[in-house]
Amino acid sequence: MNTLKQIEQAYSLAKKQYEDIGVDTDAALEILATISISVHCWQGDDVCGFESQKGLTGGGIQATGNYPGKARTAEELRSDLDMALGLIPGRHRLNLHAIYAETGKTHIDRDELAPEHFTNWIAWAKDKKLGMDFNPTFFSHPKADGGFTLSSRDENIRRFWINHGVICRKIAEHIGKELGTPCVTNFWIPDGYKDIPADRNAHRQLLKESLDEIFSQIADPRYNLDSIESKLFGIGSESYVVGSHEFYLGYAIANKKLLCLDSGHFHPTEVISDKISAVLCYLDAILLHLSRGVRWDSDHIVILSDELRNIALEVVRGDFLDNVHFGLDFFDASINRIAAWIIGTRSIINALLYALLEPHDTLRKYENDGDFTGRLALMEELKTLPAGAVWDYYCFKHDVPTGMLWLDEVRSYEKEILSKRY
Ligand code: RNT
Ligand code: ZN
Repeated sequence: MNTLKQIEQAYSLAKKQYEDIGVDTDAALEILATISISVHCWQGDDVCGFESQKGLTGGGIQATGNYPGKARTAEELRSDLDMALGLIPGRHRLNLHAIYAETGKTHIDRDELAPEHFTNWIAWAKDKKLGMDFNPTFFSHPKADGGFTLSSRDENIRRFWINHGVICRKIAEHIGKELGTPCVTNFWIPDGYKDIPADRNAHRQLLKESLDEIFSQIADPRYNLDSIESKLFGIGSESYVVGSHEFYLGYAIANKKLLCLDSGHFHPTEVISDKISAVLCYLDAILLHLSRGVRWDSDHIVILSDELRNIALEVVRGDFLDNVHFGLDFFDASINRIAAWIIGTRSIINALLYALLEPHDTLRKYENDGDFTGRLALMEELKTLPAGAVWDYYCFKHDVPTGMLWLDEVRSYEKEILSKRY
């Protein structure tokens, strides 16, 4: 266990080592503290929401596992989020899906939701000084069971979901106004076919028309920012997803929307780190859904992988911190859900720290001079510099446990609170 003195000593040694390669660790930590991660509510209850007992259905996604203690009510979910956020350094945001509305005993359908159904969430966020982001929910609903929502050939189904989209932007605007920070509203539409379509075009035309209609209503960008998320394939939509990358890249550029790049939504050998600087040639801002694809699943818990570091490096190297919104998107029901949040969120903050500790100018100079030997050698060297000591110091300064001490707190919460939920 690290004592305060050890943490400080290790930090001052690390600081010196980074200084030797031209990196100011204090400055890096200052920048790190300004970066907010949008923490997704849905890891806390396996994307169930509070609408029905059935939980997550369809939509090409699945939460697997039956680890005990999942949140069953909004109070429980907020309490679990409090626990998680208290063990993560920095000030972050909450990312909420429409199915987390609190409608009391009455069932309110998705096309009739209103800001008042989110009053408790907004009050909670205000109290904790968190910004909020929002998502219309186009799955887990009888009107989504046919596999198509905004791109359905059935006009009634399409109308229902258009109304949902319109209402969600109003809710988001309200949230943004209340909290004084724009709410990023992310549209992910699961529509697609399991098997080979005979007409790929028709649904794309319908999706475009539906989106045009939703976005034709003015939403104040000071309070709401629209974002659209693509996917290559999902469970049950293996052959065709209407909202593909090309579809949304085109739509975002043509309509000045944020593009959401989900790191689990591409071909397994394709990485979003390479896409960031490419799409930002044409877009002002993007949203990242940090996730981890494993085989056919796109939603494993984020870890400090090479790709996560590369994503962070790309954002920092490109000076894109003001153009990139960081969001998390994973759901694992097989381990302690609060731990899942903490592991994933801490890992992206850690990746950002790693990126901020890179001597960009030196690397760029090697590159510009054609010294690719030096470039590769330094990149390798950086991997074993004491970023961990800087990270511990950062956690300590932000009053959260260093090392794995956070797990002790999660385990006692599990014993006292989670184990009593059944
Ligand atoms: C699904 C998308 C989407 C969802 C959330 C729950 O593949 O990534 O973002 O995970 O909206
Ligand atoms: Zn996503």
